[in-house]
Parts: sequence; structure tokens; C-alpha cells
Amino acid sequence: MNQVEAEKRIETLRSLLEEYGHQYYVLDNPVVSDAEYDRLMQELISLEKQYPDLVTDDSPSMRVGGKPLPHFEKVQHEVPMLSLSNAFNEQELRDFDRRIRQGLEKDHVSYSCELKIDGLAVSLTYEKGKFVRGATRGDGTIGEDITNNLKTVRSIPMRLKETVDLEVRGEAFMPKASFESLNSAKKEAGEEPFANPRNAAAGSLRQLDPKIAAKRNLDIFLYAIGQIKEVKIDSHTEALNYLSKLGFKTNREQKHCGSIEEVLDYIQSWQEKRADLNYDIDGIVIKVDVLKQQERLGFTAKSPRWAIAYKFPAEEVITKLEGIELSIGRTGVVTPTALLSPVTVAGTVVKRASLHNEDLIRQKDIKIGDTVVIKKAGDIIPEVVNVLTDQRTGEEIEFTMPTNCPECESDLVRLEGEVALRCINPKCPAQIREGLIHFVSRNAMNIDGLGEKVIAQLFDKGLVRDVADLYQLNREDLLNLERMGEKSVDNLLNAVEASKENSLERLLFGLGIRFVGAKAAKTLAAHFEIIDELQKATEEELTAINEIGEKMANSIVRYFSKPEVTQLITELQRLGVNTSYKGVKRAEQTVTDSFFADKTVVLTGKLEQLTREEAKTKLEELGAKVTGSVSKNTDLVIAGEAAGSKLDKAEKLGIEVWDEQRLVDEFKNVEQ
Ligand code: 3B8
Repeated sequence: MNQVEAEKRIETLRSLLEEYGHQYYVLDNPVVSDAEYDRLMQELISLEKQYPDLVTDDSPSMRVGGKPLPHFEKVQHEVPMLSLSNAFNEQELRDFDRRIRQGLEKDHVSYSCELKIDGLAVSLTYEKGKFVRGATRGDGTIGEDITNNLKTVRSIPMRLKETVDLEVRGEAFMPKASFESLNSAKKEAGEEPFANPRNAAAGSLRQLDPKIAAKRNLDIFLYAIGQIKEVKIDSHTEALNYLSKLGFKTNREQKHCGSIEEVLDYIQSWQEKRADLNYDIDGIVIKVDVLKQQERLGFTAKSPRWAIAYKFPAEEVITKLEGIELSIGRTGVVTPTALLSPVTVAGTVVKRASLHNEDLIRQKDIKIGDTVVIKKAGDIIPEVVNVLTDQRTGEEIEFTMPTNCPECESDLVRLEGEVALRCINPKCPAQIREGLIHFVSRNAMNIDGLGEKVIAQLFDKGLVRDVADLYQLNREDLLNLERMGEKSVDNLLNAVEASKENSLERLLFGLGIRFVGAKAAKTLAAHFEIIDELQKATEEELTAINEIGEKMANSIVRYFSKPEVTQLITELQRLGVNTSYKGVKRAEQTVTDSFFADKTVVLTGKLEQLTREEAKTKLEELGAKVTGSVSKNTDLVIAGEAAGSKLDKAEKLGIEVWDEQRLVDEFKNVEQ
């Protein structure tokens, strides 16, 4: 075969393979046997090997051709990728309908309803019908270039049926069955399973090596056109039809509804049928169908006014509360946790749920042996909703918090203004163990391979008593631990070694100084540059820094005045741990990509799904600074139930206000 013939044959093979792939992966209608498909693919690969000049990026053979990347490039979305506002009940949907009708005056309104796929929003760009780029939503303006990973998704066409320039949007997801088998394999290999298909899809698309994404069996539904030139489309329904004509996979359950009553029926029917789908949905999206009307309604800063997402209520499940376990955190707070008979909720098995504190146990009248209703708040955090008291047998046991620390037996105290009980013995083994776990965690020293179980073993065997001991571990001791082979030990020792080079803020956060979150640690590191300067700092010097308040300043000075702390830091330095600020590059920051990075957030009112403390910790982990009062420096206020003067003030100052659900949703978005 000469070059010209080869070129022709290659083109034929590509067209055939693209078409057979489309039939199989998009239309679920195989037209050739797997063997025939594989034979054509092998022929293409071998021809491309013979004629490397003829290889193109959009060849079906190139789906897994990408090399591992050092990091993802940033991509700017020319048309911002907004998110939808939410409705949680019928009333909110009727309000939406009323707003739409008011906005459109006397126009006839109809809606396009579709399933809200619970995956990861992505944008796909095609030039002259060829797939050139795929990106994550990111913050809506800037996302990450995950082209090579998206190429491995078989239902994404490499070439369209028309040579158009366009950008389309959709939701990438992992089918339930693929998720189950991936998690079984992970468990088999002793790895941490994914919490749900959404996290698994997001985790897969964030792999730097496309070979991993290729094994994950991801899929996609496209639901919107971002940009297109010279195509006449009048409605969303037409847009979906056009997408499917181009070769994209669109969801077939879409329904055109002439009234809000019809919308409510559609929602009702899917609420009942959602478990039968082979992918997860978390609600229904309702869009004004006519594009001219969409234009008239326009957008708010965050979302289109012409669409809304109805979110299904969290799945509630009944189970038995078998016992209550106490755990001690690194700050000595004793938290009761419910031990539950294992049940599947929102796709994963739940065995435990935090009960937060004794007051909550009283309020909800929880007893050991009770039959309880549980749900996952925001579909992530398991929670006891209420007790089914009519199921009681009389055998249930009242729970009382102990007066002494279950680990070290010293007296527990209730500090003023706190609901929590604390162990205030600084030598309490539980606190030390938790402190070690915090030290190695992702936003602190980020020592991979040192999970909770390994730390607990090292601590219980007396091999590690403080964080300096982590830098003196030896191979033999590690090899003697459960489930630690040569390879894991090597990896662990390398990770420990690498952590010595971390910039100062990671160490500062890792030390677990009271009130010093990841964000404050960064501020302190950038200000003092070397730890010696921080050790010498006075309260006045500290409070002079923007963002450092009195409480934190006092805690820092008290911390560094302890002789054992001075000793620990000298020891860490002797062992080669870096104690200076490296002025990290953007890509390496402790918290990248997070919406909350560098934002000042105020929590007010009563939260239902999370405790204040949990919300605060999570926000700080994501780089926010959480403060107590609203001022012009506040970026965001989270208003729970019965929020009072702080909310008023925020509204006066024009500061963005979110309800709790929005916060939980955003947490869900950033969770990987
Ligand atoms: C506008 C339209 C965001 C979305 C949208 O299945 C916008 O339409 C959006 F600003 O996020 N998860 C869907 C889904 C998501 C969105 C959408 N349609 N079916 C989904």
C-alpha cells in the first residue's frame, strides 16, 4: 500500500470506527461485533504506526494517547459556566413559575424538564467539527483543561457529523455499575473506596494520567450549547435535538411541559423511579423552553433566571442505634458518635453518625437501642434525624456523658460558652494521636501513606510520640506494622522525606496551634518568613497584622512560650525540616481552586445540617477566614435559621448571603 492508499484507508477506518462507536456508546445500539470493531481498530493503529505523519489528534486510536501531565492548564470560559439556583419544595417551584410569568408578561410559557445528572459539569469545544478541548467548570470563569481525560470517554465524539465550531456543556458521570465494580476492586487492593459515583467521576477526571481515566468507564450527557455560530435554534428542546443530530449523547427522559402542574407530575414520577436508573440523579432541572424568552429573563450574578434545579429531599433510612462511642479530638473535645446497624443511604453504607454533643442527644431524646431515622446532610454527612419513639420496647438505655476522659481518665470540663466537653490534659494520648493525624493531613504536611490506621499503630507501639519522631522512623519498625509491605514502606519514607521541604505555613498549620487555621498559618508564614521570628513575636506585633485577632494572637504567644514547643522546633530543624516560608507558587498553594480561598466568611443563625464548628473547620480547610462579625471586609455571610442582626447588616452592606444548603452544595462541589 502506498502513502495515498494508506491515507484513504486510514480515513475510511476512522469514519467507520467513529460511526460504530457512536452506535454503541451513544445510541446503545451495537451494529458490529466487538471482534470486528477491535480488528478495524488494530488495522488503524498499525497503519498509523507505519505512517506516523498521518496521525491526527482526533483519531479514534488516540483516545488514550495522552501522556501524563505535570498539572492541568487553566482554561478561561468565554461564556461563563453558571450554576443553577435551587428549589427544595413545591412552593419554591410555584414561586419560580410565578416569577417567570411576571417576567414574560402575557407570553405563553412552556418548560423543558430534564433529569439533573449528579456528576461533574464539563465544557467541550469543537473546531470545524473536531474535538479540540475539554474543561471543568472550575469557578465558572476559569476551569481546568482535562482534554486528554475526556478523550477517554467513549460517548464523547472526536468528530461531529457536521463541521461546526461550537462549545457544548454537559455532565460527565460514572454509571452505578461501574462505580460498584471500581469500589470492589479498590477494596480488594486495600485502597480507600470512593464515597459515591459523583466523587469517583470527579476523581477520575482529575487524574493527571489519562490511562487511569481510561479505565474508569465514564459517560456523559450533553445539555446545553455554550457558543455556536450560524445555526438557527429557537428552543431548548430543539437545541437538544440538534446536539443529538451532531452525534452527542443527550438524555432521553427530557419532557416538554405546558404548565407547572405537569412539571410537578414529572418530578413526582422521577422521585419514585430514580433508583431504577443506572446513573445517579439528584433532582430535576426545569428550563424555560423558548430561547427568546430565556434572553428576556436573563441572569443574576450566579445563575440564569430562566432555569431552576429542583433537588430531591435527602433519602431517609431507618436503622438501629446500637451504641454510642466517644472520640477525643486533637483539641480535647469529646464527641459522641452513634454506632448504627449498617445501612445504605444515598449510595453508600453508613455505620456511624456524629451526635455532636450531649445537648443534641437530649434534644432529640436519643437512647441506645433506639430505632432511628438517618439521612446524609447534603448527601455527604450522616446524621440522625429523629427517633421513632413508638418503636421503643423499654429496653433502651439512657446515655450520659462520662465525667472523665475515656482515654486518660482526667476530669472533663465544659468551658464557658461551649456545649462541648473537653479533656484538658495536654498529655492525653488521644489528643496526641489526633494531633499526629492532623500533622500529616493533606492541608498540613501532606504525608501520603500515613493514614489514621498507620499513625494509630505507630503511636500505640510507642514508635512515635511526637511529630519529630515521624522524621526518625526506620524501615524495620515500619515493616513490622500490619499491612505494610516493602513498597508501601518505601513510599511512606519518601513522602516523609519530601515533607521536610514544605513551606512554613504547612508546618504551622500542622502543629495545631489553637485557632490557627490553614489561612492564618499562611498569613503568619508570609509575614514572619522564618519560624524563629514568629516564636519571638508579641501579642501586639501579632494583632498588628491584618487578619490576626486577639484570641489568636494570645493563643500563638502562649503556644510558643512553652519550653517543650521550643524543644520540638529545635528538634524538627535538627532533623532537616524546613521552617521558612517559600513564597509558594499559585499552583502549589495549600488550597487551590477553592471558591473559599482568601474569602472572609461569617456564620450566623442556627445551622441544621452541620454544626458551626464543622462548617468553620471545613471553610478554613478550604482557605477561608471565618470571623464573628460582619463588616465591609466580609465577603460572604452564611445565614442559618433565625439569623438576626448580622444578616440585616450584611444586607445593608450589600454582602453576598447564602443559606445553609448553598454552603453544603458548595462543599459538595469541592469535595473530590
Ligand atoms: C444553565 C443551564 C447551568 C445549567 C444549565 O444534569 C446553567 O442546565 C446546569 F447556568 O448546571 N446536572 C442539566 C444539568 C445541569 C445544568 C443544566 N442542565 N441537565 C445536570
